[in-house]
Amino acid sequence: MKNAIPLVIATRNKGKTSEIKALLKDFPVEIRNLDDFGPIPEVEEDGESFDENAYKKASFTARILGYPALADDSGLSVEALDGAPGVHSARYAGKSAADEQKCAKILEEMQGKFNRKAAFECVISIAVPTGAALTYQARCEGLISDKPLGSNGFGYDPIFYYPPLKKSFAELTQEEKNQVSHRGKALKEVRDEFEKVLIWLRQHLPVQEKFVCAK
Ligand code: ITT
Repeated sequence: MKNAIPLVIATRNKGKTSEIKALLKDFPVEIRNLDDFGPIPEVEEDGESFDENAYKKASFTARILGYPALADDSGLSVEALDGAPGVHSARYAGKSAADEQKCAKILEEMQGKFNRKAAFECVISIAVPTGAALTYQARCEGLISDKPLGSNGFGYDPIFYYPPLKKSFAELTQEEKNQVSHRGKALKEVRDEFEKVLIWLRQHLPVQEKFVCAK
């Protein structure tokens, strides 16, 4: 794409990468992800909010690689569990637990609970190497099912029942999920003002030094 701006998606989560790439496919950006670069240090996601962690991931990646970076910090908040797993969603059942184990843990904790209300939340941070950043956020409300349903998506999708479509997120196609999800809605906001985002990104791109040989 002509005049495309480089943008690194700062995630190692394949499910997220695939959804974000699909949502940004018509933008004049040249998308790269962390796998396009050599090993870089892990960011410690020790913030107390999705905002804090999203900014940490985006600004760290932009600084270390020298390109604008887009990070997503997201998670599931369950009302009857006092908002858990929240910012701990990725490692709720232990650092290397599989998605099935994370879902099983929530289902177990929800046994006998009458209030099944839950929400997925997402904060997107777009940062430039100087550390400046733009933030977008959105949420999507649903219910915790009593058993896993469907096999699409990732993470907690099989236990997140979305009443308006009468299906769990894992029973939706990626396109259907992106229309209504927390991530889809946050990225729609990015899309809606993308002309302004592009101007902002161009203003903050590092100046390319021209080296001239001395005579
Ligand atoms: P990165 O930090 O590398 O982006 P991560 O998986 O560690 O990847 P987060 O810290 O943002 O990402 O944790 C989000 C977790 O919340 C994720 O691992 C899933 O378990 C869950 N989650 C977020 N969005 C989800 C979605 O759309 N569907 C299902 N689960 C989701």
